[in-house]
Amino acid sequence: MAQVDFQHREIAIKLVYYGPAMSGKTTNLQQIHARMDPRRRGRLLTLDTKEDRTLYFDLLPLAFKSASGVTCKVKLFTVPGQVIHNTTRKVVLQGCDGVAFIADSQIAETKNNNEAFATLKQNWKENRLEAEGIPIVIQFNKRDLPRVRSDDELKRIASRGQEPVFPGIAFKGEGVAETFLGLAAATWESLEKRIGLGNKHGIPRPEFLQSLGKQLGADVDQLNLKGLA
Ligand SMILES: Nc1nc2c(ncn2[C@@H]2O[C@H](COP(=O)(O)OP(=O)(O)O)[C@@H](O)[C@H]2O)c(=O)[nH]1
Ligand SMILES: [Mg+2]
Repeated sequence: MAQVDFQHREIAIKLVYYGPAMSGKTTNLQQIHARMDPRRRGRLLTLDTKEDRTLYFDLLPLAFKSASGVTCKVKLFTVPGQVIHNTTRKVVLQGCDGVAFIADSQIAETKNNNEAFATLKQNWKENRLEAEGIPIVIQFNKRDLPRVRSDDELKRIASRGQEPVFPGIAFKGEGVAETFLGLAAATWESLEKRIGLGNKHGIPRPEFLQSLGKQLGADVDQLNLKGLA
């Protein structure tokens, strides 16, 4: 649940990048970090092993001050993908306000994606995120590789499920801003219902999205934040 600090006029929102090992979660955060102004951006904290697999998690903080004077902090986390780290995943998911599920588009990874999605749904229920109406968006990453699921299949997945679906080539930065800002848009809607982010806390939707987009050098009005449909 977004943390509201009335005394310091501050709101902290937590977004989590979830998915199987090696799907590109850390890469998404690296690309966001790379697009931010080096003079103003926060540190990207990565705690990983030598095999370039996340052991604990990554953390990237973003922040902006709204015209209403409220400071809005958005913290991006990744979870470790390997099956054995479910306890860590549960802890990282606690109190989160939105999730980007990063799937690997390769056909050979379908089972790993499905297993990771099943654990997300399970952890989702246990952490009461489902009951809270916390949004999920999906990125199908690694669209550059051969033997990936087709564009038509992604469209079918998008039309069947409730979650917006974004194609991505994360290591080239493609789809990274759309996924992040699509998640931000869905999270704003959910936080408006839960705590009145715009109405009560003075962070209206356009300002929220434009402020975050600006940090990535992206113009939200030019981006498709709804994904494939
Ligand atoms: N071919 C390809 N490789 C990618 C893409 N995105 C990330 N990778 C690579 O996939 C590997 C795992 O990425 P990483 O972000 O560490 O995965 P994580 O375990 O989900 O955090 C790295 O070698 C990345 O460079 C992509 O879009 N296409
Ligand atoms: Mg990682």
